[in-house]
Amino acid sequence: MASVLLLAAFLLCSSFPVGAQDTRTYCPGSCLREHVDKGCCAYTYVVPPGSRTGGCSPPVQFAETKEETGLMKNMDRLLSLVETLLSQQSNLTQELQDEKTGHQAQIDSLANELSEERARSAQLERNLTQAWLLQEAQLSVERDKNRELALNLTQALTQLDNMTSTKCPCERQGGNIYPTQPVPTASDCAELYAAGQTTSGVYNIRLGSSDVQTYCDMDTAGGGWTVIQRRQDGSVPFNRTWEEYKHGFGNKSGEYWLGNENIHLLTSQKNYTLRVDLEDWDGETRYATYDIFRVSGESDQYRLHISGYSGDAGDSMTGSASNNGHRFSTVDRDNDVYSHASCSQHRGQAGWWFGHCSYSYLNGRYLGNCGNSCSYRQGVVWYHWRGWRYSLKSVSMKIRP
Ligand SMILES: *[C@@H]1O[C@H](CO)[C@@H](O)[C@H](O)[C@H]1NC(C)=O
Ligand SMILES: *[C@@H]1O[C@H](CO)[C@@H](O)[C@H](O)[C@H]1NC(C)=O
Ligand SMILES: *[C@@H]1O[C@H](CO)[C@@H](O)[C@H](O)[C@H]1NC(C)=O
Ligand SMILES: *[C@@H]1O[C@H](CO)[C@@H](O)[C@H](O)[C@H]1NC(C)=O
Ligand SMILES: *[C@@H]1O[C@H](CO)[C@@H](O)[C@H](O)[C@H]1NC(C)=O
Ligand SMILES: *[C@@H]1O[C@H](CO)[C@@H](O)[C@H](O)[C@H]1NC(C)=O
Ligand SMILES: *[C@@H]1O[C@H](CO)[C@@H](O)[C@H](O)[C@H]1NC(C)=O
Ligand SMILES: [Ca+2]
Repeated sequence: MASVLLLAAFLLCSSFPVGAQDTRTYCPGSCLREHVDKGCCAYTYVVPPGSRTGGCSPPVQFAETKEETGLMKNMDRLLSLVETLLSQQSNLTQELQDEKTGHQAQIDSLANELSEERARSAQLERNLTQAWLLQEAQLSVERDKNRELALNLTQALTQLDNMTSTKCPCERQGGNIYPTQPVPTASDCAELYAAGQTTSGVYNIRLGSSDVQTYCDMDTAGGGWTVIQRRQDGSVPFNRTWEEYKHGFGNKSGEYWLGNENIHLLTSQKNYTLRVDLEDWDGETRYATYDIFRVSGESDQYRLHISGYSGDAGDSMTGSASNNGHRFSTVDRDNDVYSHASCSQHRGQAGWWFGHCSYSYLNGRYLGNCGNSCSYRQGVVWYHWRGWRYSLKSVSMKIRP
């Protein structure tokens, strides 16, 4: 309250200059000199006790004059103004307080939101990770499916190949129309088999720099056999020249000779086993396998390297009169060691690895079902099973690493 009064006094002093009409008498002790000097008069003054009787009389006319009443009114206004100001200040303080509280609430709510946001993004990250893992799994399944589909597709193509190569009416002798597998990188039927081609049929294999067609036996004894020779109906004559045996002849879906050059290339890339399958006219079958089978190049007259017999047909290739180590002979080229004549010319005009002639004539003449009375050593002969005078119904020679 004291500060309010002082403030009021100050405001009064600065707003009411003392003019000529100010004729009041001031007690020297109560009027502040410096205020008077500045042209204003202090509103407050102190009446010392007992001074009423002294030389300084109280300004009895003080409250009576109009001027004094105006001052009092001004004073009231001022007080009211001050109160208003104070109230405003208080309101302001309250507002500030409220605002602060509001801010705090806002901050709290923001912090809440932030932590919720964090939780959400953590959840999102977990969800994304989960989704990614799920996609990976699905992708892997897709891949497996695609692989299976590719396998199915090649199998279907093989079947299609079989159908078209055996039934296509447009196929003619020498026409060479054989749809083959789009897998040109395999070097033999065993690789094709390993790549999922498990259906027997005609395939392309890569020998040196060229593709060669061959029949693949994917069924016998585990499959993967590259067939180098086949007889089954006598539709293809085997009394052929050196050049024909060199390059091969016949029908890959039926009877054929793969060719000495191809056989040489084949057996030069890996170690091969030879399997000979035989069938007589009673439908009985026998087989012979040789662990080692290799054919030299033409500079060595396609010499044969063969050993390691097993099977149930009997050994007509490496026993007595063995074919091992002998060069190839044809009706027009005598490379045998029989000095009196040409084994090929005398024994069915076959191309074969004759030494002192032979116990096997798988390329002999196809004599058909003449029982045990076929021309002596002229037919398709495997001596150790059916003897010299029996010409077999079907034979095939196939190799596998
Ligand atoms: C202060 O606040 C009170 C209540 O909110 C209100 O009645 C009053 O008029 C305010 N005073 C001023 C000067 O704003
Ligand atoms: C996470 O996944 C669950 C259900 O899988 C779903 O309810 C939630 O909304 C997902 N959260 C985000 C952030 O995607
Ligand atoms: C592949 O063939 C098998 C049997 O024919 C079949 O069950 C499977 O669904 C085929 N897969 C695809 C991918 O087509
Ligand atoms: C060709 O298909 C026939 C039946 O359609 C089947 O008997 C024969 O074994 C098949 N041959 C090959 C090589 O797949
Ligand atoms: C193959 O035999 C046939 C019939 O006996 C004959 O006409 C042909 O000249 C022979 N070919 C060779 C190369 O001896
Ligand atoms: C090839 O041999 C198969 C099976 O013996 C036969 O069906 C086909 O007609 C032959 N093709 C040719 C061109 O001789
Ligand atoms: C073939 O076999 C012989 C031994 O008989 C071996 O020394 C050689 O490494 C084999 N070659 C291949 C290509 O496996
Ligand atoms: Ca000779």
